[in-house]
Amino acid sequence: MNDKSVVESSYSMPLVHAAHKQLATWVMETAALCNAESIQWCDGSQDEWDQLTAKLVDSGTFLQLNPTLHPNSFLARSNPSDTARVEDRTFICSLREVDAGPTNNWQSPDLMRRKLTDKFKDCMTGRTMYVVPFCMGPLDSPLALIGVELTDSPYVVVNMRIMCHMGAEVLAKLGSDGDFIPCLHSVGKPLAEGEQDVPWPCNEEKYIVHFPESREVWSFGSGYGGNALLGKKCVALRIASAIARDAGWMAEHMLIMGLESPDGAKTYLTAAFPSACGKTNLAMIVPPESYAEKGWKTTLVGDDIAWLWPGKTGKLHAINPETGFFGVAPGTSWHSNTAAMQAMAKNTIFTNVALTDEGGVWWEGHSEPPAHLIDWTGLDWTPGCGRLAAHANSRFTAPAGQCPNIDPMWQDPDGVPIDAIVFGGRRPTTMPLVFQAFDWTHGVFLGATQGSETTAAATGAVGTVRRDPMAMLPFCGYNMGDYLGHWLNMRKNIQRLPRMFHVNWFRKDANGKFLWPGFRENLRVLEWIVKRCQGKIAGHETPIGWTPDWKSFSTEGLDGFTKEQFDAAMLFRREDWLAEITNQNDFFLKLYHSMPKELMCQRELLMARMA
Ligand code: OXD
Ligand code: MN
Repeated sequence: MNDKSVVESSYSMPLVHAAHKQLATWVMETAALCNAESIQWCDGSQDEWDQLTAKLVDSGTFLQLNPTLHPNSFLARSNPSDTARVEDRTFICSLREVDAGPTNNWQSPDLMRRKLTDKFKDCMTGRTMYVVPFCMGPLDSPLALIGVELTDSPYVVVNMRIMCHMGAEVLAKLGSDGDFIPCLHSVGKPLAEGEQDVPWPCNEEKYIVHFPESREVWSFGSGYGGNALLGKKCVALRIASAIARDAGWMAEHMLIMGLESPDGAKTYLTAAFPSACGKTNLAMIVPPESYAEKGWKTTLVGDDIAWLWPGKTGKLHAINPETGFFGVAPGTSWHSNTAAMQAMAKNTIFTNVALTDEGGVWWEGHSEPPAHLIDWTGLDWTPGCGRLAAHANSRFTAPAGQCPNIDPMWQDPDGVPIDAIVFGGRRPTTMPLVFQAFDWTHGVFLGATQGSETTAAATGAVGTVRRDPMAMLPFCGYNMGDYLGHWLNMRKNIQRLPRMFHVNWFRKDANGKFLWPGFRENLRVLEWIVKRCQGKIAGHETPIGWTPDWKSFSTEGLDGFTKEQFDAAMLFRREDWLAEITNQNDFFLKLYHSMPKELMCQRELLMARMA
């Protein structure tokens, strides 16, 4: 320890803090290393939220929104250099490089620890270090994971309070000897004596570092989202995926939703999509009027992450380890996602969106642009000025419990039983609207090879496909090939396997026009999925899987949607699929050393079925 006196905050529970020796020692040693001015143990209370949000308003990090429009809500504007996750600065520091695999950045843990210890030395000078005990998952779930984040960012603390169980209840659960995942975070901007702080402190040099074997996270230099709210991508995906592999469960980048059909039967599904495929919109989908009238209901369990394990029904069960949404704002509107708009009506933190003259928020795709705004950088904005008003990755942090159709079981420690797993991507060509895998192994192959097309040739041929296995490319805490092997192995432990599907809302015609209306109409695809799971309708066998035909797919009430359009959205063309198989080469080569043989075999079987 250095000679700086480490002061505990006023009303916290000194005895409880001292009770967990390992935690207390780590906190004191870290505060000394970072030269924190004081320590504040966070209890997650409303008083603490009020104190921290007031402090953030004082320091200029937060602007309080008009309380009539958005009660208890705030706007933060980040430094323009700190607006997104930094994948090239994200490291998996396993002991052996091969265990991080070819899709992750790797560095030796010893070397990285030395480098980071140097970075963290004195990095909290002039700042308070907050101790944030948090729990991913309902506290009493068999899968719940406790972590403690030490951070010098009050912005992180208030976001964490929305995103997960946090504070005194978690500390109580930890007791005097509970296991926790140590997560150290600093914005990396020490304050010299008398130096005025900036609204968004951060450091040009960033490190988001995971030690999967010792289950630790160290994050330096960024205050934004997944780089800083360490419970989310770092713990609930990267570290959890490594824990899940060892313990026989799965940590997945998936939404979880429920569908109630008119007969009252409830079907839960999970879905994994690469970025920019409308995952949040699907998670919160509201049935179109004709469906609502018939008695269809949708519920939301989670919009981003699912932890899955073989549960007591013999099915896979899923919990959402989070309690909030950290959703992308642009494109979210009363038309595209009414549930999200309701969820963010109050108690919400907006980051990098535009401010209206009435003290409300706006972003591209929200509504008609107002005549004047303050943009996300704090400058005046008028329509046609040539700049985006909100950053493309601007966000809302909102409590999931405020979502109007939150599922009654969303906090059930035993999770919800899963009947279907859905994969997909943004594919202007090749991929039909929906098809079903023949079995689990084929489904894993579909998930492993899913991706989004970045440039599609005008001819309709496959463009450049960025493969994103199970949408886990940036989030898998170990070797991607071993991860796919873990998926295959899980089959042995699940008595009642879910059905697996691939969907594509984004197929286009030769003129670049979408072949499927999307948005709420996607419920029609979900209806087919549900009925397949319930064994109520037959599928049509094709070389790529089971598909719906015009008669078994409901288009009732979908004005003007013809059989020809349906056939075009569902079209299977042998030449496209041969190109698709060839296009998968790079992906298979990249993972060659660890790719499970079963998946290579699936590719050959697909080729054989094409012949
Ligand atoms: C997210 C992401 O922010 O997947 O959820 O990038
Ligand atoms: Mn995500």
